[in-house]
Amino acid sequence: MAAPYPCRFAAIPVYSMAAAPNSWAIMNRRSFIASAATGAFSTAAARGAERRPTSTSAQAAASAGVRAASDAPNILWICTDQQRWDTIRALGNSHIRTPNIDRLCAEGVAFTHAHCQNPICTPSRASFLTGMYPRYLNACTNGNERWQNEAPLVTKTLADAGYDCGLAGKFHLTSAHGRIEPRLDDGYRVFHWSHHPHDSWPQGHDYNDWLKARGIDHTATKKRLGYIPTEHHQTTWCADRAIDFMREQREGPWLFSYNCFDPHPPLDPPKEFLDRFDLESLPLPAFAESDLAEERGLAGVNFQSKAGRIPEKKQRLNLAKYWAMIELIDQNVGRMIEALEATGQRDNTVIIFTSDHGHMIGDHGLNNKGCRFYDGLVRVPLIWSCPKRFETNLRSDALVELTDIAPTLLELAGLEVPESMHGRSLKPILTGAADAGEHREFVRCTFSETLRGPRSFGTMIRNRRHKLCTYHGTGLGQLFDLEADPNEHRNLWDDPGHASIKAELMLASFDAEAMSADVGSRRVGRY
Ligand SMILES: [Ca+2]
Repeated sequence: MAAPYPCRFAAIPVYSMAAAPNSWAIMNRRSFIASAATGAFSTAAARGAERRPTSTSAQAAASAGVRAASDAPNILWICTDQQRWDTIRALGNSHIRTPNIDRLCAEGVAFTHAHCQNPICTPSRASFLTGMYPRYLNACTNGNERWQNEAPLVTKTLADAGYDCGLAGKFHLTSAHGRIEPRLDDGYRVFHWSHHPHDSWPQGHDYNDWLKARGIDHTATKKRLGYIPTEHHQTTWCADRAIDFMREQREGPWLFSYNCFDPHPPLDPPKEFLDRFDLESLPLPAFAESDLAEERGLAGVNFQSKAGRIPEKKQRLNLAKYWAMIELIDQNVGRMIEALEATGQRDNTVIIFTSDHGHMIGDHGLNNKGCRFYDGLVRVPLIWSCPKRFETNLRSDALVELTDIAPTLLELAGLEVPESMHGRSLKPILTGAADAGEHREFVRCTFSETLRGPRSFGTMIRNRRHKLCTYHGTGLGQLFDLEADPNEHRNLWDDPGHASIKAELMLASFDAEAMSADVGSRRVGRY
């Protein structure tokens, strides 16, 4: 088993690349065999489930007055929007050019099996900013009226501990539709808000206000050219704001959230980036004829597109546009790394590269996102780089969640991780103190009436080999053997030969859901 689930865009097997240390494949094969040999997933599930005995409200109290450690690093947290996992050259996509993100992989730890906790913006972002699952935050939908303050944001906790925090781009913990998104107690001192680049607000949209101050009309430019030129693009503007922020004189550590809107549709990269692609040479999506029947069965379950055969020419153009947007992001990652180096801050800055969820872009005949849990939607990039502190050139195929980011940040800052967080710090893997192939027995993702359209509720649980997706209230579900069928074309939900693993995963999911509960305030007495 040279590569458990290689990127299908790889010209060569991902894990045979020189970047992967020799011990890696051996270690992970051993771990995999050991875990498979036990065959006791239901008991493992109980170990993996979370026990959360204290209230989230305890977090704020616990962190009051606590300062970050004197050696707490700066944090540049790059979070793109809707970028699926298989979009980075160093991690196996031989069609895309991402030299700067590749450099982060070479100078850091790349998690190849990172999963978001909801395939849609608001619940995913709410989850990774708190280290908790969306269903425990009362933050499950896009377009929600308000943030219910179920848990402090990690940026707020870090700000309270002495971090100077800034943001450029999207935030999206509450609705931005028809209004400027209300500020929360989020800890950011600098807040360059731009939910998306389009001119949707008369004022208060910082990116558009910046364009207007330079005499540029976003809508007219898009209409005339079909795209926004690189120098005026929101992806570039967000990096400009990050660079300005990191150049400020200050005492103490800082955190900057670089939250560009791309590669989210509409697929409108600057022409110079699209022109780099030879369309004829591009691969086609993961599609099998059986997908159409499968998706007909799921037609009543919420999704932003209806499955169908997408013409090959259109498909390749969509892919080129999507990847071109990522190449522009990569260019700006390079600009931010250079700025860190120029200001002497690279050694003391942790760079995170991730995204809030993926994008179907033709897989299974689907486009965009919704209540499904295919890898294209739920697996995202997650790279951590800080060569003076972390391992370099390390690929970890451990199952990890985006909930794991917040506790990692707290631990790196020398702060206590509250028991109410569902995430588990990745620091032991980052620093080489733990087996890079082991972190979680399983990962979880949910969908809870998240988008407009049919009310749908779904739950995914995935262990190293199998993925179970339940579409609640419909009797429908999916079970995939990711080792035998990495592109998820054969649904084994009704296969009698897989009834046992289906039952084990159901129980694991049930256990995990129950044992993640917030049981209320701290116990102060026996009764
Ligand atoms: Ca999003």
